[in-house]
Amino acid sequence: MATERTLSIIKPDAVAKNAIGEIIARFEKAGLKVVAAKMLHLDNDKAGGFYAEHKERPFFNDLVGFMTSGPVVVQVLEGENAIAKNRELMGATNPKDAEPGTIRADFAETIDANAVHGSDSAESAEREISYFFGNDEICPR
Ligand code: RTP
Ligand code: MG
Repeated sequence: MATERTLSIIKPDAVAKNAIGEIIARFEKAGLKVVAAKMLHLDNDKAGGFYAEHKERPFFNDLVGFMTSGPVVVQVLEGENAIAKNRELMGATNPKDAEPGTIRADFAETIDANAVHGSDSAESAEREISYFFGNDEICPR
């Protein structure tokens, strides 16, 4: 298995719940290392550009509205199989379908306010990491 990097976002609902630490603890307990992190309040352009793949979807405006509703914590996670491992820890997009014990089952209320984002492929991870971080902001460890 290869060491990978993936982009994770703790979304405004989870930040508002004061769950930043509990969510990061889950990544660390699963063997993923935080190699970059920052808190940001996204504007429409930054959130819309991030979710550009969904631009034509009916939920796009709600998604951008939600992602700009409060601060987020953006981090790069590194580890064996990091992309799939993070998606497993997150659980299904709709928290109602998420396996018990996953982040979305435990912290999310609705499909719109679903606590976390995680890159869904190696290509997305590369694009999303460079969307938020310069090389000099990532700390190999
Ligand atoms: P994310 O990108 O945030 O990690 O979520 P995901 O891969 O599990 O889901 P994705 O299909 O990429 O959708 C991005 C976000 O859009 C919202 N969404 N709403 N109402 C709907 O049918 C619907 N579908 C997706 C969700 O908040 C999802 O996280
Ligand atoms: Mg996605």
